[in-house]
Amino acid sequence: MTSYRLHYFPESGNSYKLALMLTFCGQSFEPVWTDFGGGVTRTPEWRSAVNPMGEIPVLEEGTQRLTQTAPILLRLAERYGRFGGTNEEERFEILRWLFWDNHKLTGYMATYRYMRAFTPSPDAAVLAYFRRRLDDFLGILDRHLRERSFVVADRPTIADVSLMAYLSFPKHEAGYDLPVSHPAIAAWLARLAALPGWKAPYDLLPGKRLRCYS
Ligand SMILES: N[C@@H](CCC(=O)N[C@@H](CS)C(=O)NCC(=O)O)C(=O)O
Repeated sequence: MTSYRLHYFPESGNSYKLALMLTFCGQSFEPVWTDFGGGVTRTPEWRSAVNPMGEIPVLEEGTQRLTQTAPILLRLAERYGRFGGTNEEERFEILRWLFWDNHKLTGYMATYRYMRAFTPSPDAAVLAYFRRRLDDFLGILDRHLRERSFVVADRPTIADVSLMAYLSFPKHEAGYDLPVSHPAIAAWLARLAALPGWKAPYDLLPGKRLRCYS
């Protein structure tokens, strides 16, 4: 049986992606709380000991240290035979949405939410720019979900796990009231939250929290 250690901080949606996938797959992990707010991931010591890319999450799997949620999700899906694609078309679609999520939805939402909720005086113009981009991305996802129950197939895949992560935190953090602004996304999140084993981010990722200003 593989032993997992997850380097995380509670507000990290990227960490939530891995914690949730491991939980859905019936795997436990040792949580390794990381002082992201205190800047530890920017230190040369942490980078040389844990992740030269300077990012959370890091998943330790036995003696290996894995980073980047998309390939890790693909590996877990393959290993546990859950949430993967069953044919070439589905596998292609999963990759397509994982890339879009990393580049667009998660990339912008993580930065926007962090600045908006967890920094004391964010630049209003920067926030407005990010918000415009996110309105577009959320609109794209909402339109996609009007016609289907899950992102790629008639069942959830790791594309759903990746895309849902940053949309699953309390609404005062990012400031989107999704049932009002994006009802198809809200309905999809409710379907995912009803899956056996699902847990909310702060239930899966405990520990000292960042100060929230929003
Ligand atoms: N593409 C990466 C993104 C990881 C990421 O950006 N993590 C954030 C915390 S949730 C981080 O460590 N950011 C530090 C930085 O951007 O310098 C993944 O999927 O793991």
